[in-house]
Amino acid sequence: MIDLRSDTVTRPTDGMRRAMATAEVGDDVYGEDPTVNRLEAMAAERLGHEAGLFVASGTMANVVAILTHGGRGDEMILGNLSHTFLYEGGAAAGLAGIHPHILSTEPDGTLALSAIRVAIRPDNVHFPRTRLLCLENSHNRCGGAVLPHEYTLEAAEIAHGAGAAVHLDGARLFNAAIASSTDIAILAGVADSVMFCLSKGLGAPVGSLLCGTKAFIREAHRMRKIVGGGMRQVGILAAAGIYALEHHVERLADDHANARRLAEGIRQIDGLRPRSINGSSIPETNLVYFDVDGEAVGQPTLDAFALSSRLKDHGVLANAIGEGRSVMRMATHLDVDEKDIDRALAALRSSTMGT
Ligand code: TLP
Repeated sequence: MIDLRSDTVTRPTDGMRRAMATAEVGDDVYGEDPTVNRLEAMAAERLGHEAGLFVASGTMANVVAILTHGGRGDEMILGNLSHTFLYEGGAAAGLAGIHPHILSTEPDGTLALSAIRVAIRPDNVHFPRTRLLCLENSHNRCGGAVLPHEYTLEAAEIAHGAGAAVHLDGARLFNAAIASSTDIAILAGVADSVMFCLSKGLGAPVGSLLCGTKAFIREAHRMRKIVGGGMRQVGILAAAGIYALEHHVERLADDHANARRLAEGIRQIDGLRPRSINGSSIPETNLVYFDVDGEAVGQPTLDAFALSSRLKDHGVLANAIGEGRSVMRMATHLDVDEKDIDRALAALRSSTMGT
């Protein structure tokens, strides 16, 4: 099977498994796991923040960050297409009583600066307090778009000017850094807290890092414990993360090249149309979103779900997104190469022809 459902599906390489097997470990709830401590320090240094915290998942990183920034009745501003709004079980509202103030996500993954300005609440007893602005870079649902750096600086300035903090969901921030040839510390520097995932393009089996000031991370550490995220001899997993940071960052460029190859091929298949970001149908990072139009190839029942099941018969896995039943996503990653992309394109060609 060529698995393009997500970049989360990668399996640890032999080198990564060796690093895991030989990791020095201790009880991390006592702060005694040397490998976790090393990973947290390494992550903070790479991102240019004071401290880091190893957590089980990207969702946990976001929820711990939000719980640390705000509390009951506070408000956070975020986009209607953000992962936090769409796919995290309503955790911020459910666990902390934080009120989500939803703005419409622009096609390039940004939130209009004018909309952010208007969304910020004046100090008035009628309103919740605006505590947080959440941004996402690269933006998953916006085709892996990289947020323009100037934009994030301006958005952060508006939030900070109103006394609100900025949290960056950087699940794929390394993809954004590689795609834009920008030091990740520059991208991460705009936010008060930032998370990135080890278990996506970086190829580790588990884990995300939340970074911020020492004071923020001290408090986030409490929140991680509260949500049941205190882990013990977890250096075995942290070792995979260190290995990923040392070996799998530069190679993200290969995933981006494969995504471009895939989008280019899709563009030439009748009935399929890669989604465009900023007027271009060339993906910036490793996510390829495209629309399926069965009518165009004389197959009215062919939607993203039907295509996904036909692809499976051809040995290719891809996710139908559900929006109007027409959208599909394919993600490139460590476990697929150029030949797999060509095989996936052949499967797409056959599937759209109904064979
Ligand atoms: N995204 C997953 C699914 O949940 C949709 C995927 O396959 O892309 N932030 C962003 C931007 C993400 O894309 C994801 C995962 C997360 C946070 C959450 O990470 P995990 O899955 O580790 O909780």
